[in-house]
Amino acid sequence: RGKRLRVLVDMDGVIADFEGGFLKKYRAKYPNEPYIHLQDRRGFWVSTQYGQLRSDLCEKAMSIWESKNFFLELDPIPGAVEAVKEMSEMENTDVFICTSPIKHYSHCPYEKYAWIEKHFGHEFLEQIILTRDKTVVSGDLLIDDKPDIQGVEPNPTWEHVLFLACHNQHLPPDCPPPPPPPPAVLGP
Ligand code: BVP
Repeated sequence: RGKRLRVLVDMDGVIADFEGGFLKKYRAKYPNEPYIHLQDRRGFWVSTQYGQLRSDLCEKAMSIWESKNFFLELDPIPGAVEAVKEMSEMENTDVFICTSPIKHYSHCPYEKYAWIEKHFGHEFLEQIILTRDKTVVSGDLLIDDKPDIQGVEPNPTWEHVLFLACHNQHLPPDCPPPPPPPPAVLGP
């Protein structure tokens, strides 16, 4: 009757290769437009960095992930599907896929379900949490490549584990808080 560990695992950038899938389809659709190598990605939002490169590229970037089959055809991040399956088979551990769909909802929510079914099987559909606000979801750990996860709940129950990605690997590490100062010692 001990407490179980609840792990929330993000989808894009953690188990599904959003950045790689984006770049491949962007270059195929816009072969004469400039693009950003994965090693030069900075900041979570692809659209923001493309918009800084040239303002009209923001919309061109968005057209890629708003297209049918974009989310469905994303490759798994190497080793991620196996790791999540293994974690979900650990004793006293519940694993949920916690992912934010884009607001252009024609394809994305359906394709996220289809992707999980394809790579994890029908039974794993029970583990999907689609939400635009992860702070209201309770869990012990949230494994996510987005550095700043915010929402209406200022004190989420989970601890955020930052998953390494091309866009966040240059950020300064999030250091633990320093120990409290020693108590003042009164002089003679
Ligand atoms: O559905 C994904 C892709 C999308 O935002 C969602 C992020 O979900 P989590 O990984 O936080 O669960 N997305 C959208 C944009 C631009 C929109 Br305008 C982007 O640049 N990057 C991105 O991942």
